[in-house]
Amino acid sequence: MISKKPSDIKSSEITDEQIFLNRRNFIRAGVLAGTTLATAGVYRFINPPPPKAVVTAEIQGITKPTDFRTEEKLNTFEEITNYNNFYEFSTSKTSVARRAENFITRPWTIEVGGLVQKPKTFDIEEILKFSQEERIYRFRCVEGWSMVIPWVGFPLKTLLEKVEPLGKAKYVAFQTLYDSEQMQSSFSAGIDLPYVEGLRLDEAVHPLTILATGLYGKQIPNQNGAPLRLVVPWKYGFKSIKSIVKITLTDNEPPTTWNIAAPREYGFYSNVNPNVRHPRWSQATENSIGEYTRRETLPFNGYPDEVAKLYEGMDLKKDF
Ligand SMILES: Nc1nc2c(c(=O)[nH]1)N[C@H]1C(S)=C(S)[C@@H](COP(=O)(O)O)O[C@H]1N2
Ligand SMILES: [Mo]
Repeated sequence: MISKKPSDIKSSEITDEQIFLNRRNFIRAGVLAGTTLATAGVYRFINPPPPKAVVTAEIQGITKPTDFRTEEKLNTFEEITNYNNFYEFSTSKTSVARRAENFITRPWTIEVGGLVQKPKTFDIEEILKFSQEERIYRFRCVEGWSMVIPWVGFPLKTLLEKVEPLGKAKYVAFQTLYDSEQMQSSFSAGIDLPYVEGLRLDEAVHPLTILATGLYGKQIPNQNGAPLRLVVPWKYGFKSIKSIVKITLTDNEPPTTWNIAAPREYGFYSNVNPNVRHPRWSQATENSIGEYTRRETLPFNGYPDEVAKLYEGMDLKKDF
């Protein structure tokens, strides 16, 4: 995708979140709607070339457990770091890297509280000292593209245990930093900011659910959600919230950004499911970035043995 010329971009790839955005963003809407205006020059303005490769520090002492790793071919570092959704910086996937280049991620703290015994604000440096492991996960965006990514991180459960959730805690709410000096406005992003997400507590403490601090053995680049982002591999990518500053245990289902933006199109659970259409497109196949043919999308993104039991007795026919 990142090597595609503007003229190669099919309208079928102008996907949901972009279409949604266009309703609000008059300038971009005008450009995209006016095909006569869609000259190479205009597209180069919207999709400038990717920046030079980011260089971040090596993470020391990463363990490589043999479970939790798919054997599929990895996407390259260049693909993973130049094709991003991070609306706070840009709604153009190929522009996020450049716009996030100078994002300030130190000092950084994560406030963990709510229904817990021991609320605590963690400094990122303390979190980076937790033992870090490599997790090679499939990643499927609701828009219909996918990658295979070698994350570095640790189970979210490790962090939650440190604050001792109370018995009445049933959900975990997450919030991204919102800094209007460094990020674009809610209006130009087309979604309410700060970005918020949530999980049920049993999903949050599932061994597959991690907080990622890196990828390809190095600290996570800004565009991928530095310095700490969630990764929930069996759910659509928008659940995997970036650049987290706050985690709150609650007894109620927390509000989530894309559900607020388009409640008929994005739900709370959002488990990857080839059999449940997005209201405007099929989820049966996916554009695996870097391959020429589309792949079949798998139930729970290929993790049914691990997670299907979390949803026993739930009707997933309408889980989008
Ligand atoms: N704060 C924040 N988190 C976010 C997003 C966002 O716009 N803002 N986009 C989500 C979506 S739609 C996807 S597909 C993934 C993309 O992650 P990646 O750029 O690391 O591939 O991040 C998710 N997390
Ligand atoms: Mo996404």
